Amino acid sequence: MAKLRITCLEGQHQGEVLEAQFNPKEIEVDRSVPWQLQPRKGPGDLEFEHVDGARMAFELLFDGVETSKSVQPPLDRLRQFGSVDTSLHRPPKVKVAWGNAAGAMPGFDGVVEFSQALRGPIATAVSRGELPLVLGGDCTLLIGVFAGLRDAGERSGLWFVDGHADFYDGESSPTGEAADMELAILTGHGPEGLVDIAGEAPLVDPAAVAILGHRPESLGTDVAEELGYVPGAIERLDAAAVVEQGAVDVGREAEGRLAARSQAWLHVDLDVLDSELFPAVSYPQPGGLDWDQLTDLVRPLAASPALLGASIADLNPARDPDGTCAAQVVERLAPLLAPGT
Ligand SMILES: [Mn+2]
Repeated sequence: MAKLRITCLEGQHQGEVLEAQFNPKEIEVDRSVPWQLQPRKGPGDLEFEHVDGARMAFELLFDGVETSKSVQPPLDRLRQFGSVDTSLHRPPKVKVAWGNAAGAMPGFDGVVEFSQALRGPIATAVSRGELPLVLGGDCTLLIGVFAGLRDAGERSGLWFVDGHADFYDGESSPTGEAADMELAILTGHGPEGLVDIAGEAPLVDPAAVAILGHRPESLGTDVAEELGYVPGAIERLDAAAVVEQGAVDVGREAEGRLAARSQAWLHVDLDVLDSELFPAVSYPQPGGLDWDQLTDLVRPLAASPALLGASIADLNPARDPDGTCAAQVVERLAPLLAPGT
């Protein structure tokens, strides 16, 4: 969720800033222009009276769960900003800022910076014939990975094992995070500076992508909406279909299909697992794979002669206080990714 900043412009609290999480699904703007009935004034008998101030209303979210911090201090500050300032005899003016220009795709400066830092080591390792393993973080790490692969002269495909399609854009995204847009960015839909970070877009040919294990449309309208953005050129198979067709066979088929056309990168977003058995991700969802299904699916991909490297993303330590989920990741995935297996 993107941060919204309210800056106090005057009075006792001038310069103080309040940050809140803000998800602009609804912004309400109210404005009224009253007219008054004026008898004996001729046709209409209505006279313009005055213009009321416009009123904009939106909902802010204060969430201290992940940081374990009280939400009382920001709430107190919000109340101060809305109260009469003794030096001004009225509440102070404040500036409310969110994102860039209205509706514009955010620039994601942090993602650009991190991608630039990651691409060099990836290019170096792949040029030497090594198989790099990148541990996230979130799925945006793929942008740096694919920039590095291109620097190394590779036109790589992508096995994308993820609970989501990560195919929103700056307007459609419910969170505003680049981590639910990176597959769109990789395949050429997104802001300048990212889609063309390593030259001509797209970083990945959509026909060389396989999305495996995403949740089916039936899970909710938001899932159906996001899947609606995925172009037909990208092959995808939801978690229910992976289970029905058998994870081993699905993995083998996906391996063969991409390996026949190019080298490929393997990416696992741990939210492909069912939220009941693996809650330590940022956007958990039911209806996912279990560990056996995931390892069956990933085994042929990790062992593929076409493999250029792998990444694992989205272990959220704030939701794994005793380290159980982290231990499972190591126990279940390390044997598949170890050299010589
Ligand atoms: Mn993801």
